[in-house]
Amino acid sequence: MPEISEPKALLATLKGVKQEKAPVWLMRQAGRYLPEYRALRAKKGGFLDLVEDSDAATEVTLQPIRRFGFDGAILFSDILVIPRALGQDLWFEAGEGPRLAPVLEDRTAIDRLVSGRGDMASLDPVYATVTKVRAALPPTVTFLGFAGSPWTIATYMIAGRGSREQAAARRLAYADPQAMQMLVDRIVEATISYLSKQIEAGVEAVQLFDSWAGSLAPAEFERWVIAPTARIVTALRERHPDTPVIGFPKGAGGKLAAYARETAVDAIGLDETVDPVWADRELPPGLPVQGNCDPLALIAGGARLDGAVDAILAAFAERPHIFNLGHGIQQDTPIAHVERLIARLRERNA
Ligand code: 1CP
Repeated sequence: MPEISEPKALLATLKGVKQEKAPVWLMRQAGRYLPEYRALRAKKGGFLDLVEDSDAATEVTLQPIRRFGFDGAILFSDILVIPRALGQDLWFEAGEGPRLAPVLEDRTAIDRLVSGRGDMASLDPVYATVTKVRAALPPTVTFLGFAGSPWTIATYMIAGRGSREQAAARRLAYADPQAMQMLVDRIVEATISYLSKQIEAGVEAVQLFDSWAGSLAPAEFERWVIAPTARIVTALRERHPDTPVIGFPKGAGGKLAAYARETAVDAIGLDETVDPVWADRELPPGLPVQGNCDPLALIAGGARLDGAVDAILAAFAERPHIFNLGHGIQQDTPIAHVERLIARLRERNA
């Protein structure tokens, strides 16, 4: 059995084998809370310049591993490289965030995009980074690839930017579900190809970030979150049966159990609003979970952080569990608090 000899605690956990000490990585662990990231970023220019320079992206991926000894490394890239590969322009407005153009305001715009050729070759630097990182990682560290989920990607493609309630995408999905389906189908297809190539280049598990899964009504959630995710999971499992898929439907709340059953993801990421005791009771027995410390508890630090960590470990004492935050680590997180978190996990975990 490959699991028994698996030397990587995180990968073993994703394959359903509970570890004595929960492995840990943090979403957005490579980024602006690290002085070494800020230094490299200042030297290289824009964020996309970093992503496209595979030596720089490799270095950024490795920085948090060197500093903290996390059990997992996550590829340094962004979910929005897929809209760009599909033919939209992508740039980052200083101090504001990502922008995509042209926006997809109606069926005509979607038709034009899905019938275009796109620029899948723009993803090549990402695969080059994967190869370099894999060669440099210590043998105990699991390498995670990722993509955005079709719904979350569609919300950015339709609005051309991040939007609080994803209103433009939700409206379009009601007004013209066929056009929405065309767009989602195109994203599903590109995502399967993108994640397969990440796996072929060396990632050992992949995470689907569905940051805006929480904004959908139940029937819409079935159609735009669960169904496309299930298609990606099925296709990846056919091609790469040994590579686990983590689904992270942020904000899914009471729909988490249906998501877990119907998408057949190998593991599920929980955001910080989910009660871990409830999750342990409601989710399929034995399904590995990942999460779900509040990023703000990490900023606060101290005894409250210790208490939050202990409560999460206790709730998941009986199932495979990967410790993580409920969302990305924030920029103003003190390094010393991350060190305290790791120390607590190594000491308390049993
Ligand atoms: O240095 C900078 O100014 C850039 C900030 C930054 C970083 C560090 C962006 C812009 N993306 C990233 C990297 C990134 N993004 C990773 C790398 C690996 C790691 O985790 O360390 C990952 C996995 C992502 C994923 C991502 N990008 C998501 C899903 C997770 C989440 O946070 O919800 C989303 C929604 C994005 C879009 C995006 N990219 C960047 C920003 C600021 C945003 C959010 C835009 C918005 O909605 O306002």
